[in-house]
Amino acid sequence: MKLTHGERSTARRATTASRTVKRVGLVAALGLSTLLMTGCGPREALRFGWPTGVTPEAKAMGHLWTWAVIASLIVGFLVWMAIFIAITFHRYRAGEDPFPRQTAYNMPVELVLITLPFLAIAVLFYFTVVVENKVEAKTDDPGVVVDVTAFQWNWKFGYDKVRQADGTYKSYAVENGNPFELQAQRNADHGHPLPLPLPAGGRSDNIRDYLRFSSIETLGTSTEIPIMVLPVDTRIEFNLAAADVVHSFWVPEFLYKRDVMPFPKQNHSDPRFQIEKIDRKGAFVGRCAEMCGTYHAMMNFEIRAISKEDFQRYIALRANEKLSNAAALEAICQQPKSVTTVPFETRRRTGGKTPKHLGDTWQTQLPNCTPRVTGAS
Ligand SMILES: [Cu+2]
Repeated sequence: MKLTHGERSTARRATTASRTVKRVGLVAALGLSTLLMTGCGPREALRFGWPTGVTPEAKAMGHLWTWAVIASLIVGFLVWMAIFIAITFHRYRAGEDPFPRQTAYNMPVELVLITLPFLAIAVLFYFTVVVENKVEAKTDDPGVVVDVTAFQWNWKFGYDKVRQADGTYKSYAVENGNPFELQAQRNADHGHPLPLPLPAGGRSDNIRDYLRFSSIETLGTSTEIPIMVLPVDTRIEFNLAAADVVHSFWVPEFLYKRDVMPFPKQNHSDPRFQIEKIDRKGAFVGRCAEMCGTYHAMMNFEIRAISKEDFQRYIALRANEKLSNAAALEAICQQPKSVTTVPFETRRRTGGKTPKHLGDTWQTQLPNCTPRVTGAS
């Protein structure tokens, strides 16, 4: 059959289009099978890589993320389709005008192209503010108020006040604590001032009145990870303060971190934040997320979420029997030590004592030593 020029061109266009549709179908099938073969459930897939959180705030952020990605995918799909239509159906063909029809200064088109992106931004902004307000919300009746004191390079946790089983609050706050008693003691012992720089730039500790102290405190050391014990299903307030430089309180499972500032008032920062609840029991690692010096990376802690009843027992044990954190945890049948991270021995000492001479770093072979033969007793 003899085709005229016009017929041949239409036929070619139809073949190209159907070939492209086949390719798109193949890509879609590949994508779907990848999703299925990697064992991703629909919920997992819809999280789009967002980690699972243990607080309602973290879940709200997760939903915002999911919908933002879906909205972006819709916009992306429209853009990809526009590109696809342009490159498939509007190709240059021999004999046609090489310069396509121009639509500049087309008022309706330009208005639509300006309004749509602004509308998308406005919708995203609205939902971001809604979620942000939820995350930053604070009430006057949190079940537990904990003081978090960050210092180079560990943490101190104290219980400011705790709501008892009968609904009343019990305060464990201690007024007029002095964070630098140890330094003051050393100063007196030697009878002369310590060389500068002193902690916090050598400022008087009188002005560090923002630091909080409690009769129930857990102090992190180079041999013990500080564990902050908290009840599940309870609103918790964190009151952050740094004794020296800027740190950051970060619990990955809260999907939230907040800078821990020294002198929060002078630094115009709100040191308090709340979480609505921790929705499951367990241990969650916490870290310092602000580069704060040499051992910044070792400033780890643990959040231990336990039942409300166990928490009341734990607080009573610590308040009445003056048990240490580990002993109180053990007494309520909890792992006394951190299960999420290990302490970092900053003094690199062994057996609790620092030997005067650790050994020759150039000659590590022991003198007068006979190597033991494998199998010999
Ligand atoms: Cu730090």
